[in-house]
Amino acid sequence: MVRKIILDCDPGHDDALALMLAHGNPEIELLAVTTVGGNQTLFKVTDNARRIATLIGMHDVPIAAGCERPLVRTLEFETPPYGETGLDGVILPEPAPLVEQHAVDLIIDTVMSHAPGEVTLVPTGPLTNIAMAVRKEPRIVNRVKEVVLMGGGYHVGNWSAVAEFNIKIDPEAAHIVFNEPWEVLMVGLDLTYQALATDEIAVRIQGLGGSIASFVLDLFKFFHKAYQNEPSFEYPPVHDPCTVAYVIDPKVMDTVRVPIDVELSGSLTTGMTVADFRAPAESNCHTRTGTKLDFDRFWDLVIDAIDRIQQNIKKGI
Ligand SMILES: [Ca+2]
Repeated sequence: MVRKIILDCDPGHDDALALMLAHGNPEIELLAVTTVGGNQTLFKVTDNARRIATLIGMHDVPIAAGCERPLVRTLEFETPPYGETGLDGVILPEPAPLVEQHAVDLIIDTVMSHAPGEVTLVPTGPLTNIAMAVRKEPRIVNRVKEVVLMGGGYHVGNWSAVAEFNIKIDPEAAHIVFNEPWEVLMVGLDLTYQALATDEIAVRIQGLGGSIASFVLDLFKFFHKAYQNEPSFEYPPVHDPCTVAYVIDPKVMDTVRVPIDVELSGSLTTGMTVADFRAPAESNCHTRTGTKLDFDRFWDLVIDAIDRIQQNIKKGI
């Protein structure tokens, strides 16, 4: 069964891996790639997405730029999480074409032109575009199969003590997305901190040979540098591809149904995804969180996708 997805991203090193997994896995049909200001400015993340598209031979997927800033807040950070380019440490080819349509409209048109339950939204950046799309065309709520998002967490944060970057950057947008009555799977830090780029995985990727494998190893080097001052991590985690992996094979992670809401007014806790585990979730609860990753299953999918992309480029597909 082919799974149709829209990847809404802000590349970003781990967004690059998510794009590769979506493009390289034969069970995913990537309907559109949309970009949102997040890890870096909209221009930079869009440019990165377009260059990754060229690199991996993704010629027939529309790429559209979306919102350049959060709904209410401003997009600013002292140190951009992925460096000045948003994708520091790698060399990329010329950018693939961009469609003129705004990402929010492309999301709406794509969802509305498919049958209900056919399209899964996979956001791996701030949720601004998704929130705008749902406000502009509320009927997408009943048409989307599920929103599988990277963001949040139920124990720890990385952009504050309790908030994760994607949610903290645009908490109002996240609040909208978590409160619409569609299925939402939160692939948060508790889950993605298990997706570690270990030496053993790097050796397996190196074993593939080829330019895409070597690009991924450059991403790994950046991850290592980014996490070198975090003593709790022996190896760096890769966040975003966990979402795509779940869409391909739900067995890649355990999930728990639990009410989740987003804190908007806390002086210390703005952007926290508050998951209420006190009692079994009501039957109408529409939110879940990922809890445990099947490490081997996850990396097998990623490595297989890298291999397929390289084979397809060789064959000129
Ligand atoms: Ca991202």
